[in-house]
Amino acid sequence: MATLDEAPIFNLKAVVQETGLKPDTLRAWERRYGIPDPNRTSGGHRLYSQRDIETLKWMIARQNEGLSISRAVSLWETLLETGQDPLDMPQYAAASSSHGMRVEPGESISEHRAAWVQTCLAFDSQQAEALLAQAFALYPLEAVCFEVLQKGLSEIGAGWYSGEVTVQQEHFASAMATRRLETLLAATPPPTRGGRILIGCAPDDDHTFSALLLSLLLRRMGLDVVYLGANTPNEQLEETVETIHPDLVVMVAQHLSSAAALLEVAEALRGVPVPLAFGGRVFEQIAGLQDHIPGYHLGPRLEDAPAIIEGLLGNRAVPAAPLVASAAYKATLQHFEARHLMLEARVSEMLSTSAIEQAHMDVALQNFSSSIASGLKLGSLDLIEMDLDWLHGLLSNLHLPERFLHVYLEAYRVAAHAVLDERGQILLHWLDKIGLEYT
Ligand code: B12
Repeated sequence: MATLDEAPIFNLKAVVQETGLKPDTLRAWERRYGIPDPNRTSGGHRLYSQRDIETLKWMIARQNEGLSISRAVSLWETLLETGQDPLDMPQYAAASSSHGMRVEPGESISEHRAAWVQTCLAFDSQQAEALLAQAFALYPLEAVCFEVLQKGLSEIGAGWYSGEVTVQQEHFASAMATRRLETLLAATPPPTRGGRILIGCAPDDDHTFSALLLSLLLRRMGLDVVYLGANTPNEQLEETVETIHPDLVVMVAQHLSSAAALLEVAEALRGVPVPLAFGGRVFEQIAGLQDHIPGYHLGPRLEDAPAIIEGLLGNRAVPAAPLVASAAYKATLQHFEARHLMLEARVSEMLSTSAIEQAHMDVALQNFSSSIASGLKLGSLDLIEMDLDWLHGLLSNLHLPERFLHVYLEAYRVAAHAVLDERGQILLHWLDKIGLEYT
């Protein structure tokens, strides 16, 4: 048996603070299931033991794994009947804060986040998982998803951008966060109401976290969500939609080229009468980008997207017509797509004797050409400028040669003038302009 202190010393307020449960819930569990069964002071006030608190946390952890409270209580009782102490069982240990790392009562959720980020940066799976389990036991699920996981990943992303966090640390944390969301998603009960939503990441987008979190939030509202995961291809999308019959398709895009790919998604969905909604960080970063995408923009905050989606299901106003690429832009795109490989080869050749490493060059070439193609598809090369500012910041944070971007843009400009003809005028003018800005 666990040697947890059974002395009745904690009042109701302390238990509320430690477990995150509301006083009404505590009393209801006691009334219905006799768990916990606190002592009383002479004045009739409840007094709980450390073991009572751990028992409550055990119940909360089982709920977070998808059990109803009555099933959690039956599991608890069955284990006790078979002579086992649930609080001593390793398979349940991570969720019970008497084991592993503790955040002291009264510490805020942001302290949980800070601790989770630190344990991830140290690649400490056990501690990081234990902290998450503890956070889920103490706070409402949505609060942990946003305040610990989402903000934690954002902080780690900012660290990567400024060169303080490695790609490996970022992968470790995002893998843990998405794993947790997948488990929670799998444990959601069946839908309780009408409304089916198909959610995926836009083509060329591997950032699954927000799509997963949105799926979880909507499932918890009782909606039926079919989640498709990363990088949803356009091929056979129409057939898939015809099979699934969703009321809404939601695509999430986190960078410019996947946002541009939404144009093709909208095109692929033309034959089916299902509206498209979209969102993602890139729409915050690049002002006005959403005006180029056909469909409903779900706003800048993931927290607000479920309510917006709910509104769309109930009352669907026709979305504003998107800004579309002019014929001249379309012709430039076609010309650029036919010649970009030639152009890139020329840039590589021009810079082969520079200090720029080949690996950096390849990444830069691929990203820049894909941004140009995206800007052309979307009908405005100005959209790329914010992406370039981002690249500029990244380079200086990584202490790459200061003039890298200028040298690179100049080579690209000269190569473009050599490789493209008058059909590329729009792009050539833009490269001349941008070259001057980054001099
Ligand atoms: C984890 C991560 C990855 C992981 C994703 C793992 C996974 N399974 O999800 C991996 C390693 C795959 C990855 C890859 C890349 N990534 Co990345 N990644 C991130 C990171 C750190 C977190 C992303 C995340 O899920 N955040 C959680 C979300 C929910 O938080 P948030 O963005 O702060 O969200 C707020 C708003 O943006 C908004 N919001 C976000 N999503 C949505 C969705 C909807 C519907 C709505 C309405 C609102 C909304 O609401 C939130 C708060 O209210 C971000 C940094 C960051 N700050 O996000 C970079 C980031 C998104 N990645 C970035 C980049 C550049 C890349 C790569 C191109 C890197 C590379 N060179 O390989 C590749 C692209 C791969 C691809 N083809 O998609 C850049 C994008 C910038 C840009 N302009 O392009 C970012 C911003 C990093 C940075 N600071 O520069 N990445």
